[in-house]
Amino acid sequence: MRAICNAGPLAPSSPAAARAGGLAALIRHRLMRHVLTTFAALVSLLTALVFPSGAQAASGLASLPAVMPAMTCAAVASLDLTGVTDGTVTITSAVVLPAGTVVGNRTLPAAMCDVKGTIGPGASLFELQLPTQGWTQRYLQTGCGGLCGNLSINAPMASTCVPVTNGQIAMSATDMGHEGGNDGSWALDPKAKLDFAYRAEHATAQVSKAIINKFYARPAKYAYFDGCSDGGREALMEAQRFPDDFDGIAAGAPANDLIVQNTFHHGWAAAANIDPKTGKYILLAGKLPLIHAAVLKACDSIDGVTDGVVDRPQACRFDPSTLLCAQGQAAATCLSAAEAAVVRKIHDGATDAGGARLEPYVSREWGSELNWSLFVPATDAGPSGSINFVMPFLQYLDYFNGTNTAATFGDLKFTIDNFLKTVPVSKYLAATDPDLQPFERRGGKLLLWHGLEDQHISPRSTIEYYTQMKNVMGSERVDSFAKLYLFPGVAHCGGGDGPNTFDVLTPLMSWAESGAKPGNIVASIVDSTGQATRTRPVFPYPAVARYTGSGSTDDAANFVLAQEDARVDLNWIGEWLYSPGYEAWCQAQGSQLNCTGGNNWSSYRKTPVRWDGGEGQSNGRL
Ligand SMILES: [Ca+2]
Repeated sequence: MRAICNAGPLAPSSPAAARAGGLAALIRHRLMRHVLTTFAALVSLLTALVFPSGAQAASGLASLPAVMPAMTCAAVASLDLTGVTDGTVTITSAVVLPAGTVVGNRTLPAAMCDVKGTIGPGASLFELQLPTQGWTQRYLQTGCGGLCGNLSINAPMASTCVPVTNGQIAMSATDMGHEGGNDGSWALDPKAKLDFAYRAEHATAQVSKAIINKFYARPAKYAYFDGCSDGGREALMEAQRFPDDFDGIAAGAPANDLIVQNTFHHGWAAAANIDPKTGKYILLAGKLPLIHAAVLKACDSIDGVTDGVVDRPQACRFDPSTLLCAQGQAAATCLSAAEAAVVRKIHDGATDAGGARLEPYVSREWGSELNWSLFVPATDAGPSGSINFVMPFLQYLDYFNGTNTAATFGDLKFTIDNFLKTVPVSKYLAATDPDLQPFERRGGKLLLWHGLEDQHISPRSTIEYYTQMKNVMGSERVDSFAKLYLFPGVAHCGGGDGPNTFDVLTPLMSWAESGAKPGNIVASIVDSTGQATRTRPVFPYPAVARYTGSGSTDDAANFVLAQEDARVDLNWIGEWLYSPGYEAWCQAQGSQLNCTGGNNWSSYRKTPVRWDGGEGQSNGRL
């Protein structure tokens, strides 16, 4: 059994001959067919050919006729795209790629007109793949993770979604304004910074839609966005700043509080593990299986099923001190006091010296320990992977205008003052505005999701965003257009011990196209032969799946919805970052990014802000 795309064919949209019974019906049918054939030919002259055989759609999706191109692929290179966005668009290539062509990590399921180009005034690259036949009038833009810098069309958690798997959807992506540059040095160019912040995805949507409109001589009926990690931030940026761009948006593990995420959250995972006296790492990766086993022993069964996955990390009260070494105990089988303290710190998250939280509690959920090897090194000499995420921010991205290229990891201090110095950058880099009323009013649908074993980004930050959406917009209204799913045993954007194969895009499309509210999403563990060895329903937050007590615990059918206590502690120093109307709008001028607008978080802020709001105040060292 594979997970969930509801991928059954629907009846073709043409008059089905099979339904006609008897001679009279057959004659009527032939007459109708003649009339329709003539009509279709006329329509094709004006717009595009209609192919009834391509009109099948996945269950819950609108049954849309397939549309043929109205021009050749090569002619796309000559399109006049003046005015479709605020920069110059240049098409650099437009070629037909046959089905089976491998592009990045995607094998094209159907022939595509592959369009590549640039969008000025910066150096944004985009790629748009247009089905050369069978296009069912949908457009999907896919996000890009990390600091982006690469062009890759890749839809997260959509592997069983029919319009994607059969190649009947137009898809595009952008490199977010620069190529490569994981060190962050690209941010020296304010045009690149702006493209990465929020502009490139919007411009790509504008340009892609314009090309679709010309190529098929009609607009896409539905437009979607699907992204994870920074792609999740890009997804929320679109919902917040450009609510008209997409009908449905899937945001996975969003890095939407980007500055806090990459500065204090990732920085903490490394800094909390470095002995200040020796400079060496304290907790090493060899101890992670020991810690994970103890967490499972304490908390696996809280969810009712002892299966190696902690489904309810919020209810887990694991105490690392239970692993402290007894007198004479072999060190490999227990933790020193210093190691146990590091485990607690990595779980709880960043604080200042007085205990004030610099990120939401919890930073990494219980159950995720095996994934901590991302930043818990194998030897006491390191390195910690977390530092790689922090340095581009310490040197380039934490400053409104300006840099500190001499910064070292040791310069990162976990103080409230330093936290506040980074805040102005969030005016354009964060996507934490919980007020999505414009998106909701235009009929937009949002599907948020996060893996509970995420080692990069805390699920609590997504819970916080969703909670603030409800605080600002009202619970009932949010429920009418936005859902959050937390996947037990799933690491960052996939992987992990639990059922980690699922499809978020099909329920999103069904919601947008037929109004079918998403219920549970069935996630699977799929073995190397492609067989599902375990299936589980995941219900919209805060509901959870509960085992009925009979039947296999590996079968989703034996689980029902249960209400969970949704209270989580979201009290931290930057809670007010999740408030409406803070967004500034920026322009690149010379070497500077000049921004206007935004309310400096005044509508929600509880903590006095100790910077004067001037945009140059965050220059210099943290
Ligand atoms: Ca369990």
